[in-house]
Amino acid sequence: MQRTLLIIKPDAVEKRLIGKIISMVEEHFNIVGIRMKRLTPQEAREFYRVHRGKDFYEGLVEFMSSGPSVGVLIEGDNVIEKLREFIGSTDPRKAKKGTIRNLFGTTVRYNAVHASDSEESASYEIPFYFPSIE
Ligand code: 3AN
Repeated sequence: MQRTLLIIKPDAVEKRLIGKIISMVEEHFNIVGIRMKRLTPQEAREFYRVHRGKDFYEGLVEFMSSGPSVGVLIEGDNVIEKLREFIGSTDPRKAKKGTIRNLFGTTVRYNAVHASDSEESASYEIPFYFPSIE
């Protein structure tokens, strides 16, 4: 059994896509937590620390802290890989048809959602939205 974190990013929240995205995810995955919050710039910085120093890092931090986002906690067998497949490639233009990023993302930065890419990332990322889950 695995847990993973989906984030509905500020671009998708602004476009009022929370319901559509959650509904698609819920059809295929077991949702065990939902929380809306605005990351502080400091939290966004820490969340994306692996990208520190890259040319898109500052813009990414600014975007992720620009408005509310929604953390969705998902549980199930092999859900990390399954959810990554379900959301599609980082670049919405390359994402497979029917994936969340293909349907709702616009650019590499404004790609609607994030999903943890490994067990290690999931354990690091989940507490940003669900600090009291052990
Ligand atoms: P993923 O979110 O698919 O795991 P990563 O880890 O390569 O992709 O990138 C993390 C986030 O950084 C992406 N979701 C995207 O918002 C942003 N990002 C990655 N590459 C770029 C880029 N070239 N320009 C702008 N933003 C980027």
